[in-house]
Amino acid sequence: MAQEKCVRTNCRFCGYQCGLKATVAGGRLVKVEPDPSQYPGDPSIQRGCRRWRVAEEFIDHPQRVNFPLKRKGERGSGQWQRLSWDEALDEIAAKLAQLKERYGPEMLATCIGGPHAVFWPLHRFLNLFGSPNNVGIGQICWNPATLVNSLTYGWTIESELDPEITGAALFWGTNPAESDNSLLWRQLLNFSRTGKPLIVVDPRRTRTAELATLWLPVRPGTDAVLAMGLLGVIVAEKLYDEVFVTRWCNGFERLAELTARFSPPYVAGVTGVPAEKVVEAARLFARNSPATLFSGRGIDQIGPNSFPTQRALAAIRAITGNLDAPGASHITEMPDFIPELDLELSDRLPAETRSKQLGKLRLQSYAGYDRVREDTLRHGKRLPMRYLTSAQPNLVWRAMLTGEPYPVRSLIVMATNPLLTQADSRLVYEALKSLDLLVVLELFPTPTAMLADYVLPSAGALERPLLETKAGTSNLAYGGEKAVEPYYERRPDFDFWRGLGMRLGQEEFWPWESFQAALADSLAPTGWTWEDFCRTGLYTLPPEYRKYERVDERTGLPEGFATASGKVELYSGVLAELGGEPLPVPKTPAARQPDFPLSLITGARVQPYFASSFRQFDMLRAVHPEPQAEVSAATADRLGLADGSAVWVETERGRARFTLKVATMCDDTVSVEYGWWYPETAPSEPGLGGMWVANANVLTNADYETADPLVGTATYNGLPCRLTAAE
Ligand SMILES: Nc1nc2c(c(=O)[nH]1)N[C@H]1C(S)=C(S)[C@@H](COP(=O)(O)OP(=O)(O)OC[C@H]3O[C@@H](n4cnc5c(=O)[nH]c(N)nc54)[C@H](O)[C@@H]3O)O[C@H]1N2
Ligand SMILES: Nc1nc2c(c(=O)[nH]1)N[C@H]1C(S)=C(S)[C@@H](COP(=O)(O)OP(=O)(O)OC[C@H]3O[C@@H](n4cnc5c(=O)[nH]c(N)nc54)[C@H](O)[C@@H]3O)O[C@H]1N2
Ligand code: SF4
Ligand SMILES: [Mo]
Repeated sequence: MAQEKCVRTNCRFCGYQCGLKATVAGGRLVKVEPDPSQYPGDPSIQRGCRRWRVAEEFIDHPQRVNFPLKRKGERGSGQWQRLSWDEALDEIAAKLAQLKERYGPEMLATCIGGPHAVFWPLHRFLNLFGSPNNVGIGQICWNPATLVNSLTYGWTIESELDPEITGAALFWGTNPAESDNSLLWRQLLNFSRTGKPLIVVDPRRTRTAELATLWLPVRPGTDAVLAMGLLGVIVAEKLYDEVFVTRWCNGFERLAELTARFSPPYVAGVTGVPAEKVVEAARLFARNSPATLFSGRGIDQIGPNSFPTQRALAAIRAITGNLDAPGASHITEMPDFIPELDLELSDRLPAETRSKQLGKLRLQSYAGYDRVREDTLRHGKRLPMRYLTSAQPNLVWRAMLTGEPYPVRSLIVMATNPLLTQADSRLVYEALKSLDLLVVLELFPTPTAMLADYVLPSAGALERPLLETKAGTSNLAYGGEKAVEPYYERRPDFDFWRGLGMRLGQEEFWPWESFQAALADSLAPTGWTWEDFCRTGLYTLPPEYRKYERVDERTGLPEGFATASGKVELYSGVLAELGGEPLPVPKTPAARQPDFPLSLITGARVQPYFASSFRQFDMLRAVHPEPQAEVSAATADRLGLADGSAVWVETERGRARFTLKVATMCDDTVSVEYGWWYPETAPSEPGLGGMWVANANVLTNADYETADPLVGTATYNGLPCRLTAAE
């Protein structure tokens, strides 16, 4: 028997990367156990999580992609032939060179998703190749808050929740009970036991809302009005921090004047939240400093109202004195290690190429990025560029189909399953089918991979080292060692990008022979070796607070904020300059349509899944076997639909089938899960792993014309829909 050894490694089945102890024998994983001596350090966290428990099955699951594959026969026919990595890379490089010659480098797009992997090698390759067309999910995840906070405060922030210090907590459009179930959820449980005010804004009475002392059941998509209502109470009742506002806020009077329009009765009429609850929420938050505010996808997915909502929340935090204050939030620092921006090599992309980015968005564009950076540079801070300048996905799909404004002929997909997770699955499907070259780097044969010309086997959790850096927006890196060498012919995604780069004239930019060597190099400025880092799996410094008051030795003046005015920009001249609203002005939501009288939420998270992942595991499917559509009892009654019955959910774009679940939530609202497909069904056309059955994104769209003109945010929550019995 091979000798067993114990390796300290990490889980990566969600963004956390909790510490694991792996038992390894003869290069094979035998067993994993939680390792609470590593981040996040609390044994109760992993006790509550189911996903790490499938690690042993995950690493050698019968469906894993183990060898490079090339399509045989028709696209989507499910027939593949094996080839070597070198053959695959040679063929892909040759095809890319040929397409580039014919159409120009912008004919290549890439597609990435959530925080599953390290993405800078992809960006580096694409920048050097010369295409601005990366498709991300940022416009509905991360970018709205990152851009708002950078514009308003001069940089991004971390919200804090410390049961001992925090006086009140406001959770807005986020449900850590399902989406986190880890460190933050633990902190929230502990906080709720103190009996201090906990306010939750969510159309559904989630398990997070169950803990709340005050639940505000807001109608989907009306949050900007609600947030302005809270600001109105805080202003009218003078509950704000006058010293901070006077010294450190720009445009308070103009904001105050605007809030007068949002009286509690008016807000109640628009949002469905009773007027007295609007008042109570504002008082609880403002009178119990330090008060913390967390926001989530609930408000990052409400189209043109996401941005003003985030702006109003940023104002609430600031004027109540809860910015850069212990127990509330802190403005993060540039990393001591090499930031993602420099690893991406984004600054090398020529102006002419930048101008070809699809989507002339005002902020999520090179021009918008440059304008924000002009100010953050006052504190030497530079945001990562690629994700914040991603192309508007809808325009990329359309360019594939129409050749307008220029042809996009090939796509490389890494660590995402766009047929399930990008809006408008039908459009994405048509677009992918039309390509000359589709390459997918994957662990599993997803519906997206089923349509590929080449599928490359990626090394996943436990098979590759990890270094998560929040895209270089804070001085925090966590991760650690792989447990085993990749099984079969799997390789870290880094090897793919390097391999392609080496074949396409990028030799001098890929000096590292391995992923780990590249990661180690990026840590070098900290003075830590890779081994130093792996000892704790964490590099960070304790946060400092009220940094705006720190005196700059050169000028003898306080540092202030890295914004145009040096203050918190309640009124943003920069936004006005970019053609946006300088104040948080709510947009009128799309009118209800007679044929689609209900309001749809797509994608509220459920344990134990993560987006479209983990449907392959019987142990997890047993916990949550069916995709559900939730409605209130009154709505179910009115429609004559019974709990547990099959229903069609329909929008102007398509329909999908779910099991009805009666839940406590706003009336006339439907909430469906997202990411559902059936890996046990045939991995080929026409079913493509059951992706057309209960796919929430058959219902959504991200049409450029109706998306937010600043960030490109589409409406995933608050969509007009109808609900009918399915036979
Ligand atoms: N309707 C609706 N749509 C949504 C959302 C919603 O709320 N509603 N949420 C959106 C949000 S916020 C996000 S972030 C996205 C998430 O969407 P995606 O990022 O597409 O997430 P997954 O569906 O989990 O797909 C990740 C894929 O990456 C593979 N993978 C995991 N690790 C690696 C790796 O190291 N390398 C490679 N090459 N592959 C790997 C997994 O096998 C899996 O198939 O969905 C978005 N789409
Ligand atoms: N289990 C699991 N965990 C995950 C993921 C997963 O797919 N599965 N995805 C990960 C990713 S990529 C992300 S970005 C995070 C997201 O994490 P969260 O932001 O916490 O996302 P959700 O859990 O979907 O919570 C969003 C909440 O917003 C509510 N909501 C819907 N519409 C509205 C609205 O109009 N206004 C308000 N105020 N609320 C609304 C929904 O009812 C839902 O409860 O989760 C991560 N964690
Ligand atoms: S919370 Fe669970 S899934 Fe996420 S990293 Fe930790 S153990 Fe893995
Ligand atoms: Mo996300």
